[in-house]
Amino acid sequence: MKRLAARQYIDGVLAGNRVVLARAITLVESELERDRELACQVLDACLPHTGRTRRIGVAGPPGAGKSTFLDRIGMHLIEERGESVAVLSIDPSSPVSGGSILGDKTRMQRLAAQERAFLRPSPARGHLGGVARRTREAMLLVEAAGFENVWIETVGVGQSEIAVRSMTDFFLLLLIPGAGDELQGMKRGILEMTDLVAIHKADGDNVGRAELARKAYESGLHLFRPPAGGWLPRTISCSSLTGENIPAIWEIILEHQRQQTASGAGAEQRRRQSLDWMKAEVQEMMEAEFRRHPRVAAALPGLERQVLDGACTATHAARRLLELFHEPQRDGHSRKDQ
Ligand SMILES: Nc1nc2c(ncn2[C@@H]2O[C@H](COP(=O)(O)OP(=O)(O)OP(=O)(O)O)[C@@H](O)[C@H]2O)c(=O)[nH]1
Ligand SMILES: [Mg+2]
Repeated sequence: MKRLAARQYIDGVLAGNRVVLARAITLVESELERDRELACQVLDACLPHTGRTRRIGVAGPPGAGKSTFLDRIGMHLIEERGESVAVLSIDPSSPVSGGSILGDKTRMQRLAAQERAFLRPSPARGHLGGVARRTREAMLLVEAAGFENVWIETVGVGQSEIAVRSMTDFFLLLLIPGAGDELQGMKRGILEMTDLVAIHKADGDNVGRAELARKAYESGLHLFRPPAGGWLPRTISCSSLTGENIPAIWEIILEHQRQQTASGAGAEQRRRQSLDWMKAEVQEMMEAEFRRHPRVAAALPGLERQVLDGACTATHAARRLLELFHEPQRDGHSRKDQ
């Protein structure tokens, strides 16, 4: 796609122009080196206009109803509270043409049609680290465009919840009532970082089972999740079909925000998140630089094979690669040319 000038991206985003915002997100998602420089320019100019947006993460297993829930609560925010809403998603497992994007289009139909909503599916290429970086940057752009709330949705595959937690103020876990011991199958690490467990689809025949599941989480949650910044994690049951407890969930999020603002824990969390992001960026960039190095790239497949065959230890192979990386280059090319 044809690029705009930096100034056009910046002015468009700051004016809240959604077409330019979408193009700016495409720019930060690009892997091309020259796009990267332009993207950094745009992000730097946008940064002073970020930080005032509520950042909310939503995770849950496939089919828990996350998209349907976001449509419902997003419409509540727009229609009843006069707010604006952006929804970004992280789904490192889905290819570009994957079902979840098509699914999202139909599940968030009402929200998608709103003037004060902005929906963006996951950047599908690459590993989680890259996807997370692009989502963070997309989040900053959405904030600079003036959205009051940004929701980051992720499908429950493990690592991606940690990425979402690391960029949001509030973390909501959507679950559906299942058979047997509710806490059994749940990863402890995810519960530890959850601010609210919502048992979803509490409608029709499910109401009773949802309440049982909620009670199980209520009594178990304090074992997993020590209060962070004075916040005691909550549980609730809800339905996006009937709208039951959707406004109540929003009230809990607002209460959390008030409490975290008053105690200073909210600002502290954001500061820590920025620092963690920088560290992740350094790692990411170092690794990319390392893999781009011509002699490292040339030796890597052979060494990987040797490690697989047991002909060489992993430590030895890693040291060898580092030696190659540090050896002065004699081929006259700079690393960037490769
Ligand atoms: N009964 C009931 N069904 C619901 C509710 N919310 C969503 N569903 C249904 O659950 C199914 C999955 O909904 P989605 O919103 O696509 O779920 P998701 O968690 O976003 O799914 P992935 O993005 O694929 O992980 C759909 O068939 C919805 O109609 C609800 O509150 N009650
Ligand atoms: Mg979904």
